[in-house]
Amino acid sequence: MATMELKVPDIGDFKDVEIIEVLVKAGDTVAVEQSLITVESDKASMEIPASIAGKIVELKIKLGDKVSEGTVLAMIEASAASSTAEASSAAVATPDSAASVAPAAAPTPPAAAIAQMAEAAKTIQSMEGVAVGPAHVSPVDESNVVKPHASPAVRAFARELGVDLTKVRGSGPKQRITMDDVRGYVKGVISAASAPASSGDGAALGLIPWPKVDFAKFGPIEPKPLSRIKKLSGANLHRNWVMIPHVTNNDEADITDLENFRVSLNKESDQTGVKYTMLGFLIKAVVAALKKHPEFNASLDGDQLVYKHYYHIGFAADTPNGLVVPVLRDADKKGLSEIARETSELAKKARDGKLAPTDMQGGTFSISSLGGIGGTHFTPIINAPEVAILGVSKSYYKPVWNGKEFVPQLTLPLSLSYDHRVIDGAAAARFNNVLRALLGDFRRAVL
Ligand code: CAO
Repeated sequence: MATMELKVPDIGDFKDVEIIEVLVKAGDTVAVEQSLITVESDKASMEIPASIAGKIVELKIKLGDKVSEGTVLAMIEASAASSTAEASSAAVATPDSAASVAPAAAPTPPAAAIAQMAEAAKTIQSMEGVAVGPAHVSPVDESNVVKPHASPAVRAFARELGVDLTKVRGSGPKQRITMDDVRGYVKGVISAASAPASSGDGAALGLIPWPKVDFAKFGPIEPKPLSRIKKLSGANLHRNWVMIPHVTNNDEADITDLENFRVSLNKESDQTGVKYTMLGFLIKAVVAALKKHPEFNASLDGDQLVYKHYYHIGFAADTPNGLVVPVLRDADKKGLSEIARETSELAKKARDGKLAPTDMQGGTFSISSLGGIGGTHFTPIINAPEVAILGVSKSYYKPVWNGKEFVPQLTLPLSLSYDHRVIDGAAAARFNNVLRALLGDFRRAVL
């Protein structure tokens, strides 16, 4: 069997073009027309195919080499059935993307190749939603089209696997997508589908992997496993943050009178031991607002919104082992003292790690109060399958103009995060208006 030189054919004006992909290796058996390398100039990229079939004995080039017409790419043992044509005689250059070919600088391949180019361009562009003329390769205004950078072979491979190349991150020169990138993407999607939601390596979202850093290189460290609660709540928070389009509406309520009322109630109830908490008033106010805006007391189920006719209010509790959300059932049927007693019992159970699973189920809306700790506003994460959550920060005095003078107003910051698939911004603003009105004058709660 004769060993022959496989050379770069006539590639028109392309000279000293860089090899950005080597698609074969020594020992491979190649067929006629099979792509050997991809080259790229500053205007376009193209694959150089084999003009004879056979076994590659030795590669004469490597990634990054510059080639021109006549450069020997490989030594090949031609198979018996192979074309007897010389390696350099057939020039078939398939452009990567018609959009990247500048007409003036394009090579002048034979008629068959032109037809092939137009066909390839049509395929690629119809795949990418870019219109082309029927008989020629049109330049496209790339400013409006963000295209993945990949060779036709990689595109064909991606098409075969049903991979959308816009989602694949290229690791090649100029972020070019390689076969390995497509394989890596597919592996990532498969492993993400079977991995727990907490894996968080970013592969499922087409993101670069999480950085692996040897922290010990920079100073002393102490690794500690996450608590069971942190692992569970982290996975839930991660899913909810990623899957729900959150928007947070910030507002403020005047609680000057309410706080005075709460303090006086607590003085009166010194004997009974009941402590009226701001959380209790907030739960009452939230229930009233939920009754006025039932879509906040609902859950998405496919194309349906499931409205609930019960009011089970969850509240975030900070515990030594992490965040938990006990649920106060039937908050609409309970008075303030009962709510205060039950929430403090549930909070104690949470801190002691004694909450039963049923204590944390069935919530229809949640409150996250950081008021006793600090902060001005924050963005609470919705507790799916609920559709909204109220964050409460530390109250503070601000001077408010009453028409004659500035008076001190005890102000409570409210941060209402809502699922924008279910709730519109206007509804969120109205929900906060109801809360503000109630907290500003709690007599409204009996209306
Ligand atoms: N502004 C100012 N002070 C406030 C306040 C507010 N909004 N809310 C409560 N306080 C004060 C109270 O007046 C009380 O002060 P005193 O001890 O002087 O009476 C103190 O903070 C504790 O209040 P409390 O006993 O009423 O408890 P609470 O309602 O603040 O908190 C609970 C109960 C379970 C919500 C709380 O212990 C907790 O765990 N909060 C953290 C929730 C959390 O981590 N959220 C973030 C989740 S991640 O999104």
